[in-house]
Amino acid sequence: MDFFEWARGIQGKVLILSHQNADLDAVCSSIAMKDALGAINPEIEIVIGVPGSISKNAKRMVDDFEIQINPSLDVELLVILDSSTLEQISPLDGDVKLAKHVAVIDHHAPHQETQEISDFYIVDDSASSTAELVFELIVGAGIEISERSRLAILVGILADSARLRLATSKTIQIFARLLESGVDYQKALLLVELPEDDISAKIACLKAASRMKIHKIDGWILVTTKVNSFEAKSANGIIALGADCVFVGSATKGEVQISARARQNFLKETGISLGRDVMPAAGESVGGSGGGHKEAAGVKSKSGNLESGLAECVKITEGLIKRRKG
Ligand SMILES: [Mn+2]
Repeated sequence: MDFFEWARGIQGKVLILSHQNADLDAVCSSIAMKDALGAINPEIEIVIGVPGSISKNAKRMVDDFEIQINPSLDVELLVILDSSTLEQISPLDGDVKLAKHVAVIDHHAPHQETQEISDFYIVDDSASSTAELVFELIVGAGIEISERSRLAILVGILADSARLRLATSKTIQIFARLLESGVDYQKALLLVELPEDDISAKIACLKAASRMKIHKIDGWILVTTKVNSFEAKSANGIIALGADCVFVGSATKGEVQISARARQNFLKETGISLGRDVMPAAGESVGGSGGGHKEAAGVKSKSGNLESGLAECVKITEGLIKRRKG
């Protein structure tokens, strides 16, 4: 049965949850999902929730009253969006068993732990964004898309496809349909622009650069470094400086996080996917989990050792480069 067809029968409360520090794709998909579920089932209570926090620019998509930070997972239906591992929805990861039914809709590499707990597992890692997947589900079910959802989906796609740089022909088709429906494109572009970086983000990036360790492997440049926060932003910065692949780690309050990024030509020539081949294994090695996309992925662990986690990332990547060569 199709997801929305099934969801018509839901009687109790619905919670739409995305990942920690929910980004534009996560929040925009949540908005579209909420409006679509509300359209087919006006009687039920539907809540958008985020674990821990919401990112600065995603916050501009919703009114404060519409978002619940760390909501209760004791619901009839839990819809998990834009998250491939339970670690990504921590600190609520232990509460998923409170939900009667679980649906996962995501565009990261599939992960067994979320697959195992879900009644609906709609995952396509070739999609540019979760927003794109949610759009297809809504249209497929013949549900009318609200005006704010059309804008939200456009924003979600723009954000996660890196302004369409990672778009597929399907992305462009959906994009065109949304523009034809009258979405304000200039408004969408403004919403995607990040707010002015604060000074702590700039300092984190510069510190990440000053602490770089360079590993030359068969002509490729791998970099590892450490920061206290802004791992992803620092990783993007180091790729811009010239690294082929980078792992930026942080260890704060006993929690280890590693953000990985790589250049397209490195991934193409080595056949490596960070989200599939490197980060899940690296996550396990530090007692946590990892996943993500081919070119952007991460690890989270509540206990592990950062130093050995970063060493493992390099070791795994090196093994994959050599295997390919051998
Ligand atoms: Mn996403």
